[in-house]
Amino acid sequence: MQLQTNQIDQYNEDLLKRHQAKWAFATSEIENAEDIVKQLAQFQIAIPSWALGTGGTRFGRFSGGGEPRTLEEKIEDVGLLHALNRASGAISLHIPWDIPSNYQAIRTLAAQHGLRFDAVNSNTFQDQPNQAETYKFGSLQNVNKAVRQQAIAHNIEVIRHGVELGSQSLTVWLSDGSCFPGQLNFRKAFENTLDGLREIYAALPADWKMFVEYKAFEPNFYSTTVGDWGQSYLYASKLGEKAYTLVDLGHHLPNANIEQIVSLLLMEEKLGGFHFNDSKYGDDDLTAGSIKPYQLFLIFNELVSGNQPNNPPFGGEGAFGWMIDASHNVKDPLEDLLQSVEAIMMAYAQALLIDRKALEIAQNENDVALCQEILQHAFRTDVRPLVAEARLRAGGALNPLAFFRNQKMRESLIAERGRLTVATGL
Ligand code: PSV
Ligand code: MN
Repeated sequence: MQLQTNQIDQYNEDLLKRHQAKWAFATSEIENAEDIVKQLAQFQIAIPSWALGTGGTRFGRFSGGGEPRTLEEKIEDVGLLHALNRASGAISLHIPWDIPSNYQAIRTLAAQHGLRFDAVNSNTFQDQPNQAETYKFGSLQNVNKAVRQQAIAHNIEVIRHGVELGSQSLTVWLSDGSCFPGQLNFRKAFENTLDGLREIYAALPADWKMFVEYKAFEPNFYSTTVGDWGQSYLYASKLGEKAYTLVDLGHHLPNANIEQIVSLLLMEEKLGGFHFNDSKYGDDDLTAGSIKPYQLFLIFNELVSGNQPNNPPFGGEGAFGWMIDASHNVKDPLEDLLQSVEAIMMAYAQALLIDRKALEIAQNENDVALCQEILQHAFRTDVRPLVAEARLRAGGALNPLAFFRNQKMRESLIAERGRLTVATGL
């Protein structure tokens, strides 16, 4: 589905007056509002191809209809999001769910929507039809060499697909681990995994990065072979300078101080990217910023304060892999993704308006109350007009979610694709 030219402009016209009043107030209150808007405009968050359909749990899945049936339709959905918010200019593919049949045609389609290909993701957590070996007891950690080799070959194949599409990074998430004490020799599991990752790393093109994603538990519930940032960091350090840790916000044990992890990885120049989502309990994969918006803001505070000239995470050459990794069980996936991108943009904008000099002075004077005031002043500032202004300047909708509803986008998708379509994913 393509939006009509001017459809967004016409819609914005009705909202423009109110927005201009809010923007005028924001600029009178926020000294660096212009600068923040410019930085927001550079920032793009990739949409995972597997989050465009309704998500489910092991208890069921309740599809809302009009889900993308093909990779082409997934690209169209991300194109729609990007047209509305001008901040979702990339798509991340999961192989083998999204193997293109014609690379050139897929590249052209993505380019037509202004999209580039972010990290490609391998899948050694599910068995595929006609696969020789099973991943039931892990992939790269497996005691059986044939299984390990199959997993290595798969990752190398994923790199090849990525090369054809112009992607420049591979994200490896392994579900490897064990469910019961004694099941696994931790040391051998680590060594096998490292050996496998080394072979995959050796197949990376020169300008590629490898992201090693960690996760505390699930599907294994006793041990996980890349279970926390320390283990991921260890693998990434041993692999070499193209390997980085990837932080998925839902992959920690409860109450982990994720912002501190971010700070340390950034300091060591080993932070490569993010999977944004939110959670109350575990890997809940809820909308970014829906449960702990302050935590999201504190993470961006670390990212902004630790931003080094030789390590520019937000845009351009050397930028991080910024991605959403959420699941939408009860919301329209596209609406949910718009909400996530908005929340991430807001956290970034709030972090950009922190008075860093004042914070440093307060920290050096051990003025704890003032430190808190400075951070919370930024967090409690309404930055929505700034995010909307950045979108408006880039040609997006002032209120993407309202546009999506008002213009009956889901109804059009259902009319085009049918009510019973089911997208690939989890
Ligand atoms: C695992 O929970 C994960 O976060 C990894 O990033 C996978 O690639 C993705 O979810 C699959 O949905
Ligand atoms: Mn993830």
